[in-house]
Amino acid sequence: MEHSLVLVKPDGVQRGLVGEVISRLERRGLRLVGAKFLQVSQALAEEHYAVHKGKSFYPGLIAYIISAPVMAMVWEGPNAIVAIRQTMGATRPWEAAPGTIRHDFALEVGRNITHASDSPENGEKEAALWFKPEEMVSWSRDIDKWIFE
Ligand code: D4T
Repeated sequence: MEHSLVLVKPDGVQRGLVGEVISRLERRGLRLVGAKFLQVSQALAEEHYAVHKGKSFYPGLIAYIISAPVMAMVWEGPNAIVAIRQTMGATRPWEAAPGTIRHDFALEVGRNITHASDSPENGEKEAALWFKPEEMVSWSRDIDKWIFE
């Protein structure tokens, strides 16, 4: 079962889209295993976005993610990484397919509502960066047999 760190970023929280994002992931069939609402520290922001350090958009990216609270979650499911990124839509909202979150709610890459892990390895890594093991819940749903093959 793959895991993905999903963030509703400050713009999504400010715009009241936390429920919309959760609802879409629930309806997709993904299973929530961790959630917390927090103000991101400079240190966590820098660690999370370490791969982008040195890029032109890096300072703006850090300022954006620490500018207001975020909703951080871990979701799991078969093929969760690809499925969730598909539900989010392309990073650049103007390239996102109709019906995706970024298409439906965003216009600019620096205000693209959500983050989702981009590989199974990064899903595990990011989940461990944002959540302690005891903050994640291993559970099953009665409906799982109708969603997971
Ligand atoms: P995140 O990490 O926010 O889910 O975005 P993606 O995984 O979809 O895309 P990314 O790592 O390439 O970019 C991380 C983050 O940087 C912002 N960004 C990106 C930006 O402001 N300008 C840019 O040109 C790019 C490529 C948006 C997302």
